[in-house]
Amino acid sequence: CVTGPATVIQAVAAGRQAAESMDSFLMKGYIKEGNIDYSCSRGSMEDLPKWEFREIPKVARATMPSISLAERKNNFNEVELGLAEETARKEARRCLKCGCSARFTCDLRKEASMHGIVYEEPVHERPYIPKVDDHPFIVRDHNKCISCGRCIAACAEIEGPGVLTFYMKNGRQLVGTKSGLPLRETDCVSCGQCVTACPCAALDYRRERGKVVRAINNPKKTVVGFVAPAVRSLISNTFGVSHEEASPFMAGLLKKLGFDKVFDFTFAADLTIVEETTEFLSRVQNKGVMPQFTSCCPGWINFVEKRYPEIIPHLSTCKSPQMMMGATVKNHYAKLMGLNKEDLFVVSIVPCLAKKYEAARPEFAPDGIRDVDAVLTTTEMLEMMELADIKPSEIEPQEFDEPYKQVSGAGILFGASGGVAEAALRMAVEKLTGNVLTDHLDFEEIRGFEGVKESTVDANGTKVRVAVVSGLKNAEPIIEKILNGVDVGYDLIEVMACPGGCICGAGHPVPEKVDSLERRQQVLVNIDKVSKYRKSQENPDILRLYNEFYGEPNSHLAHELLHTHYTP
Ligand code: HC0
Ligand code: SF4
Repeated sequence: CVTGPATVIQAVAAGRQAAESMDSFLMKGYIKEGNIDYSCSRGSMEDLPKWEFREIPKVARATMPSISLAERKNNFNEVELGLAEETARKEARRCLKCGCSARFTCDLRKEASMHGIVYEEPVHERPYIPKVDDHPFIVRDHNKCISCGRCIAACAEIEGPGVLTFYMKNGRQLVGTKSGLPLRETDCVSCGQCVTACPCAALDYRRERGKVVRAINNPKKTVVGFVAPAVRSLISNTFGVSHEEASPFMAGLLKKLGFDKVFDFTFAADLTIVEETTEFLSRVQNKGVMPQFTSCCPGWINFVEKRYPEIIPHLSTCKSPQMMMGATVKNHYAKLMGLNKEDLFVVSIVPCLAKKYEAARPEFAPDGIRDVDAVLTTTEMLEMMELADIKPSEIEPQEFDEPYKQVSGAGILFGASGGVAEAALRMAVEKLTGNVLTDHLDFEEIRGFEGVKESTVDANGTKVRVAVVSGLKNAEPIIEKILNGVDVGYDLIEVMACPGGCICGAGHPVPEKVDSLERRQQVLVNIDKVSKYRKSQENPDILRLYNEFYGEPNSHLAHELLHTHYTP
């Protein structure tokens, strides 16, 4: 009944029906051709209540929400709709009432325009409902909600925790938690897929841009940024820069925004592989707890801690690359540059909302000083670019800064599902066989958008059985088997909360045709192919960091700064 990412009008109808018979038209979310899609779980189009679809005279269309001619980037053509420029400008001001960031890509506006729906101020003003602020950064504004149910579907169908539901209050259908508890006290994993799913910014997240700008303007602070692997895929598709130019473009943008130093997060992905694969090989040799789960996705970690704490011994003790980078910058870099930790302001730039939660965890603020002071999403970085009025043509490509400049293609692959396991295999096979891996570096069977992918690699007689899971819902059957003592037949299991991995993170703008998840993944694969180093363990800056600072993988200092513990 409702297909395609943008059928909000039918979604509204579905929501209204749901209000009457609570669950008969709940939305369903799924991955289709590498993108997220939504549909009704039951019923057909004919069953849906008719909703204000009517032919309207051209002149009346001038009153509908629209964007100005100057802002006409795509999808809309006010000239075709017969709007005068002045009217279009006026309407633009009115339209952006919701304050969301999907200014040029608003699903709701697109659908309303396509169906010629007239915007009218409500005859009876509905009482204002205060914003619900019951999560560290996700905010719900019921006044904007159109009851489409996409957020509920995203949480239950796309991710798995299923903590959201509709409920009725004072004759209005609202979205709340199933348990009635504040969102922070539920099994919410903070992945933010509900925010991505919302077409009208009724669900949004608190920005950290202000904090970062204040630090940039504070002469006492050295502001250091590091950019996650997946961000460059979005940058490449959005600005039409080649995969090779994407990293220098990002570094140039951040320098123009005022960052003092810009590092590549991919460096920390390489560091993670060296630590995590060393831990894995030690478990294999010493018959430790198997299978080993990866631990780099904070959404996944939240899921384990909240819903399946019994599985904690299977988790790698490695911190995520974000927190490894934070700890390395605040300790190694501060020492190298003779800086006080307090004077370093460390910002990660990521496609992820759960990383905001992770960076704020008390165990990552030794002596009250956070390892990562602020987390900006890709969207926030683009908003800062717009606010600073920086045009893409004004950005001078720059190299990332020393001493974490060199990165491997394996680390770049982290940004899409399967990348962590592929990078780990490139190291594990080499260590198990004792031979340098020169070809067969691509493990294509574990790339892509399937919820569960697997591969078995024979390394000189030792079989390494790998599973790659994305979307937490897909991890549950495997976890249940392990908890029931069933041999799942895997040694290493990568889990990323978001479907397809971080390229689908809620901190990225919503994927569209020009920037599909498949295209995002391809950018990363292309960068890996042309990388000078394709294995994390051969990154010369990583080797130097061990020589100068950490000693060896899994050393005492490495355990202190690069590993963690989990809280059931
Ligand atoms: Fe990811 Fe990561 S790959 S989770 O998606 O492991 O956000 O890009 O930064 O930490 O490196 C996100 C992306 C990261 C981390 C890395 C991992
Ligand atoms: Fe964040 Fe990536 Fe995990 Fe999504 S898959 S919650 S973007 S780390």
